[in-house]
Amino acid sequence: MTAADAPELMLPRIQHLIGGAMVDPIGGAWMDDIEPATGRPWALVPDGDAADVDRAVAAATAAFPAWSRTPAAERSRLLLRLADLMERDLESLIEAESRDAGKPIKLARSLDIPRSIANVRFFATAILHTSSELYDTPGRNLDYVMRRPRGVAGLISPWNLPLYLFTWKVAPALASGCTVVAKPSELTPMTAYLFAKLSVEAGFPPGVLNIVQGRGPTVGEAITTHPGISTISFTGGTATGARIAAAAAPRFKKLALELGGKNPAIVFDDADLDVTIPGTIRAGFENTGQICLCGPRLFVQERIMDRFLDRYVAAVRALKVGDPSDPSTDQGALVSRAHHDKVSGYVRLATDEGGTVVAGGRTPPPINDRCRDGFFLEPTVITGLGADCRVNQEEIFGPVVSVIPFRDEDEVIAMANSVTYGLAASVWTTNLRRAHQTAERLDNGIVWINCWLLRDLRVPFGGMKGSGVGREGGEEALHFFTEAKTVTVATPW
Ligand code: TXE
Repeated sequence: MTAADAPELMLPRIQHLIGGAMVDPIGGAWMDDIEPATGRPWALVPDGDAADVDRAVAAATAAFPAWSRTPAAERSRLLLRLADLMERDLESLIEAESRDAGKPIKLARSLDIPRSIANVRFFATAILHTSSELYDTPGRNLDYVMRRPRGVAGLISPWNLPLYLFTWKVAPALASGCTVVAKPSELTPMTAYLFAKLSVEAGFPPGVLNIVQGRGPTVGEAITTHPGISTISFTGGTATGARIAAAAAPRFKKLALELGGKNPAIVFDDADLDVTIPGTIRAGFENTGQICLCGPRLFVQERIMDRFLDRYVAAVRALKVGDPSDPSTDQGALVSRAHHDKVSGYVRLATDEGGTVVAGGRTPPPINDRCRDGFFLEPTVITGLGADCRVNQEEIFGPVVSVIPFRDEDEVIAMANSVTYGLAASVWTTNLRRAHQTAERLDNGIVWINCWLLRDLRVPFGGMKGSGVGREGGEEALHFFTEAKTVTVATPW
């Protein structure tokens, strides 16, 4: 039974965007959209299916020829108008993101929604400044490269940074001239719905952007297997990524996968602790540790371990776990009960594996009456575990940091690279040579030195090994959504 069976609750109903209109699911099925801080439904979301995806692909296919030929300046104008409308509705987007994901309102205000708007503006303007390659061998040949949008792009995004990661895909796809069938996570559908309505108001031609709501195994799988979709961009868990890659491979779809991480934060004994403590606290606990870029393996050089740990643990204990709607809250709720149970299970496993919980580790007492059934967990620090145990190898994706001592650079590089993931690392040192040398030796797609999550949208973004395939960001994203065609002219004169 869902809240759809209890009309007296009068919950708002989220809809799909298909062919320029906001529509209900063809199959008439709805799911609860649960507010993580309360554990109760606050909206109903379509439990869409393959029929909705078919309709969306038909609309996107029909819209593609005209959209792909629309001049970049016009695509840019529409995207910039959409960004302006997002800015107009800033407060409602911030509130919706905070409620839907259980994230502190101050984080939705400082990170999620501003970055979502920046994503749209960035790609809207990037397409006004592209160039193409030309190779000239005088007396023999002249080659030039044309890039054309690939067609209908299928975009699937997760729940941790809902609108931020959704727009990170939608904006470059639309800017490049692709039409889109996109699916946000069924756990956090609200801001994509609000975004859908704003795109209609902005005046995009019908069918250019389609948003189908629903679960992964139904709507997600229908997108990844649909013969009308040639290009898939996915962000989510590594197991789901593997499933999508298997489905896409025999159909020769172009694929970008941004998957999980088990990132190292490496603190050398010459680090400036006034920068490093707040930086590694953010890396460990921002968004309650639910960011694929977080650094839950905190390697600290032995000589400063005691001094570092005292300050670090005090800073963790000072983080306020609270109602996400309270502007002073640092740590909100985890996204779902199932995820809360998964993360708590890893805290128990840490003790079984011989670790010591030196901060947090429990579900806190009720914060207030509204939040008594929310999915909260204290920010947790664990010590005493070797780098190769499960807690230090598997992605936990919650507010749990394991502190591991190291002797020297060789040892920490070996431990840092010992996982199956390779997304992002942070290195904390005042020694310039050590910083660059460590960055070179780490198996990670992104290395931050004396900072974390400091993002320039122009740079390639993505991971190595089990963290994914391909890169997003800047030119990489525009190349991903376009097909290169090389034209060779014989020039024998
Ligand atoms: O993500 P899923 P889950 C990690 C994190 C987390 C784990 C599982 O460790 O605990 O993954 O999270 C859609 N075909 N990350 O299960 O399932 C789904 O509907 C097509 C890391 O919640 O990967 C949603 O829209 N699509 C991560 C999206 O995939 C499918 C962010 C992501 O959900 C599908 C989130 C299918 N068969 C979790 N099954 C990151 N990299 O930032 C599901 N989906």
